[in-house]
Amino acid sequence: MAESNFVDYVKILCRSGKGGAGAMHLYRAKYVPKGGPDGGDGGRGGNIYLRANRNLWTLLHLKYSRHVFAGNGSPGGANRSFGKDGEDKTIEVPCGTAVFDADSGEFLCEVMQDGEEVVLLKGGRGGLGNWHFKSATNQTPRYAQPGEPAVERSVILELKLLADVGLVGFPNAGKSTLLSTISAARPKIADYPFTTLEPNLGIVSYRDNRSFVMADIPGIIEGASEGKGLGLRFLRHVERNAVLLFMIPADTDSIRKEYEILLRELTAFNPELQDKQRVLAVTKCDMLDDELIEAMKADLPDVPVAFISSVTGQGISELKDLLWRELNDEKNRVMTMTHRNLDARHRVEEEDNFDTGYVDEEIDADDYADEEEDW
Ligand SMILES: Nc1nc2c(ncn2[C@@H]2O[C@H](COP(=O)(O)OP(=O)(O)OP(=O)(O)O)[C@@H](O)[C@H]2O)c(=O)[nH]1
Ligand SMILES: [Mg+2]
Repeated sequence: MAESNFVDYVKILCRSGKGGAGAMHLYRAKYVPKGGPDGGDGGRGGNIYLRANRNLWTLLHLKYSRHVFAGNGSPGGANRSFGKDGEDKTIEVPCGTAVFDADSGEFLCEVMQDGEEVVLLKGGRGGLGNWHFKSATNQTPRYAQPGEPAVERSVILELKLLADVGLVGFPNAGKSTLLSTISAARPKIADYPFTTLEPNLGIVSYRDNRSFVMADIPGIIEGASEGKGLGLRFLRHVERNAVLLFMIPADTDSIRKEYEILLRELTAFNPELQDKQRVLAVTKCDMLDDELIEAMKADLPDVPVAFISSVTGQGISELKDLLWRELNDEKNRVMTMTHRNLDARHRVEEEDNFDTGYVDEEIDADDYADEEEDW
């Protein structure tokens, strides 16, 4: 997937700024003998922020700027002057991006709403100047605090698209066709498996100017949780959907069996997906007559079912009603997803092995700067 523009997983190197050193300085002036300590504090090192921006759809831009370094704080000066704070850096990401530590996989933070901002790495505090350390017993402290060191971390940013309804089904089930008939999205449609290689989002308009977002993701096959087909890497995009719409063609031998295979693959990816509300759409119903559909009803899984055809439009408005009802059901609205650490199986090796290619230049040199301050 290296050439794809849809980037939902990227590894970058971040470093906050180090704090400026506090100054060691003694006041000197004509006729003022022993003017006393007056070294000021060092400035704070720059922070690294993560900010959600609804105008972004993927993490592609980060592939081309994998180093995010905040500025260092300046050292304090004579006359109790403060050092300047280091420059902050903000990483703009699409809504729904989570950040994990690249080495341990630990969850660090995430942003959901447009404009939401969190601190990803805090800059080091500036050191205190020697002026702070004067006391009755030590009126001429000849030392000052160094600034706190910078924090450097390789992090993985993972985007989970925010949609209301996620389409789940085997390849060729008609997922993209449905999305293209009920929204303005124009995903590629063809009668071979894995036509869709990256997720598509579409806005489905409903009655009275209401709408919801639907996500079409690449097809899943049996064994996907072990990496078959396109694997399960796109399933992360249904983790945040309120409702999952399972899609199974009407000409399938056993709809119940296919449904169970899909469900099994989903729970192998993330057991919490089992708790999501599910709806089943039996697709391509134009290929069957009413009699066959009646016969099929005898053996269906125990979830709300719609019989649809994206070609003739049969059952589509019933399906929309059904989805709307489920979406607005109070019990499906709570976002139950807990913050899990990055699962080793959900990692994308290609990115993980990416060498951020940076030769570390003395990260904590001059932490003890200003040692040679003139006395
Ligand atoms: N007769 C009929 N054919 C359909 C219907 N919906 C989709 N198809 C056909 O089924 C084939 C697969 O449709 P897609 O929408 O590409 O299937 P998909 O689930 O997105 O497949 P992948 O992207 O490969 O996972 C296409 O040839 C469609 O024309 C339908 O309602 N009736
Ligand atoms: Mg498709």
